[in-house]
Amino acid sequence: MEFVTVLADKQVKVGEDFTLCCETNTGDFTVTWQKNIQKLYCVEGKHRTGKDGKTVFLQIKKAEMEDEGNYTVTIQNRWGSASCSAMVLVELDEWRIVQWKQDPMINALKSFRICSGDIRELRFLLYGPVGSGKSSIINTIHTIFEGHPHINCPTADLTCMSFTRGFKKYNIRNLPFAFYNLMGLEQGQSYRMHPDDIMSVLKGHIPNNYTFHPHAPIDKDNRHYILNPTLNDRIHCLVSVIPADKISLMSDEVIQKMKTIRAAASKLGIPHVVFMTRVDQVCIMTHRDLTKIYRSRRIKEQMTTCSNRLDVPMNCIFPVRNYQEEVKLNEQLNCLMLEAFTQIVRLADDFVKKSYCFVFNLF
Ligand SMILES: Nc1nc2c(ncn2[C@@H]2O[C@H](COP(=O)(O)OP(=O)(O)OP(=O)(O)O)[C@@H](O)[C@H]2O)c(=O)[nH]1
Ligand SMILES: [Mg+2]
Repeated sequence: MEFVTVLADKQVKVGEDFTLCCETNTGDFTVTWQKNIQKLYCVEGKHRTGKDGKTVFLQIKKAEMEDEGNYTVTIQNRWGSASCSAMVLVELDEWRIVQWKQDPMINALKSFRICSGDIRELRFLLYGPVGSGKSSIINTIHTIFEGHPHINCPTADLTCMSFTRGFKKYNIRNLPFAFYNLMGLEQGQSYRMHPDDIMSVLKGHIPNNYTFHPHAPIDKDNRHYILNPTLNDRIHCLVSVIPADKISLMSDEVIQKMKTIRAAASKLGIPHVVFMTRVDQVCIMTHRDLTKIYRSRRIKEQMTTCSNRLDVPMNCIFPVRNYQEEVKLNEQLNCLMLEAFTQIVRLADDFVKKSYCFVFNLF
């Protein structure tokens, strides 16, 4: 016995009724259904399974988040058995609206002026576990503004050693934005960068191209130490970078290191957000169509895990996708990143405004 047509993957909206069906070459068989490798328990009024001649079907009423999964049907008779499977994805009601047109956002950022004339550039510090996509974020933002694929910041294979070394500034074209990229946080006692150095970075004591010494944090006696940093030397927004596909696997130790850095930034009044990268690796619906990102149950789950583990509100978490080996630009990918980038620009600008008013007693 065999299938003439197999179950087809489905993408349904919350509240929709849908049917999975397939056709066999015989009418003499018994049927069992499984969901995610477990026997499907039919709920009255919700599921209806049946057989109509050579056709087998499963009807599900009013799709809910819980109905998402992999469904398998097995047919059996005394001559043998056969199975086939299909993936059902449930689209939630959109819970965050994205502007899927890049030009207005690009133009707004290109004509952006920092609120205080004395500040040359807004400075963002990216930090997070090894291989979380920090360098890729810088390359993606470069690519968007250059209008063609751009690799300025070397990226890594997924090994456990951070590829990024030292403290290096990346300017975004001729715009007033600069990224600093810290080497990835690793598990274990051995820091490749002393925690005190992170505090010095935030306060603006560390110059561009400085090489960290894990056992000797920079201090006043070091000739590279910026003794009296101005607002121009400081970090204006902290961005934690978390890979969506590894949030649950991150050790408590790395999470604790991240919380410590965030607490230090918060003490200095520096705003903080999370960029959740590699969204295409956790959700097939998002992988196929990025505009579905805020309809995806998987993305919402990962954002919730991220919010709980790092103790940050959901509205500070921005799922993004980076360019990897694509040669063609993708407007949807750009828009998602531009939304997140616009947010950090606003937050950094507010921070600069507040700090400037504070220094000059303008409140
Ligand atoms: N699929 C996918 N892969 C990504 C994404 N962002 C980054 N990557 C890949 O993840 C790997 C690590 O990215 P990097 O940007 O080097 O990460 P990093 O945080 O700079 O790493 P270190 O500097 O070593 O700490 C690379 O192979 C990237 O191509 C994404 O959004 N989706
Ligand atoms: Mg890197």
